[in-house]
Amino acid sequence: MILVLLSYKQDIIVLEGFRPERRRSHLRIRFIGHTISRCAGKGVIILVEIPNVVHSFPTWTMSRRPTHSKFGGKPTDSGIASVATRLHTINKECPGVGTSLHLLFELATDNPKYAKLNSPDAITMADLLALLGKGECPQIMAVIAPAFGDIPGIEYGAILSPDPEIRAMAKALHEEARDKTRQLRDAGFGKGLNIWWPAYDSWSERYRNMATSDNGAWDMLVDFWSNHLSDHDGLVHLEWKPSVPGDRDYINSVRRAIEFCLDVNSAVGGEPVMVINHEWAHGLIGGTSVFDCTRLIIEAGLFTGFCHANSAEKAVFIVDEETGQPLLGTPGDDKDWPVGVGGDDIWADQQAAVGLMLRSGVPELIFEHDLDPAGTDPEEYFETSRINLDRMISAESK
Ligand SMILES: [Mn+2]
Repeated sequence: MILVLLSYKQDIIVLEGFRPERRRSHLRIRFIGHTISRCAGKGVIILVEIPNVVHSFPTWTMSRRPTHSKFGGKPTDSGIASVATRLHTINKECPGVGTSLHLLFELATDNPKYAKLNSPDAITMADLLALLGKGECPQIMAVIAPAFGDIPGIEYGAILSPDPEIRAMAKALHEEARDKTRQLRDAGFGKGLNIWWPAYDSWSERYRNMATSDNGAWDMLVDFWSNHLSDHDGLVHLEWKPSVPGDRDYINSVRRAIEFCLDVNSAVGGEPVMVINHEWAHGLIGGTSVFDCTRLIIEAGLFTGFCHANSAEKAVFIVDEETGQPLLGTPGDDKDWPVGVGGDDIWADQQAAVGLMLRSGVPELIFEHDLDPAGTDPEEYFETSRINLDRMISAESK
């Protein structure tokens, strides 16, 4: 019998005379049902290593939408205010679960020029490191430069803002987010990830940014990121979205997001520096199933195992993939439901996508539940999402 082991780097190792019973437990390998049935008649068994699974309960989901750091960035006026308390709560109630933080709103900037923008609820890096050192804080998956909440004039864009001061701030905060995330990772307290959500760097009827055309915007954004990431020190995950807060994002479909990453990566020499943070709800409100988004991202080599897991109604929306102009329908409403919520078809689509992720060859899957509790207890909301996802994982791991 020939046993073929697909390792996480997709290298194929052929092992002859291999004793599976002894090795199986050692390598934590499980059989993938359909692969075995397809190959059994040929005396070949393909084994795939099941990746480690980590859940993440991001701190911003513990406040309501009006005080959501991605949208308003105001100090929290409901639910749990202080970020230090949120971190304690996640650590105590959800052991083994990670979290993520936005600069300014959740993690204070150490840049004196922007310190006045720090939320009074935010934790300082020094306090965060102290908490982590005492084991009283979840691992930090990602630190994110904010999409800038309430900063005056930000509706005209950040990277594309006509105001050089805001452009300088966007650059400085993206750099600081990368520095902090690497510092946490190197101290063994996190995964060293970064996320970029373009937000107001999109097309708006009312608020025009510096870009004079769609192509101009695309090229300026590629230039920014290829300059910014030319040090090749850490990955940035692009969280694309079809629209909102702008009327139409320049990167408004999964295929365009792939194209954008490939443009940035080829500008820095080909080795990936920008990959995709596949937010399930963004695929759905953009008219694409979670399964199709996942398949395309994996095939493009831009899936790292990190994603924003949640749910939404699937919209009818088709764009011209060359230009990004809408051809049919409109994007859906971004409600950020728990994973699996929305009906049988939604569940089946997400479970199939989870199956693809499990077999994608990544060593670890990090599911960050980017939810909007909308008045419901955020811990309960997170638990629903996590339980649903765990059910999908176990169904697909058999
Ligand atoms: Mn998200």
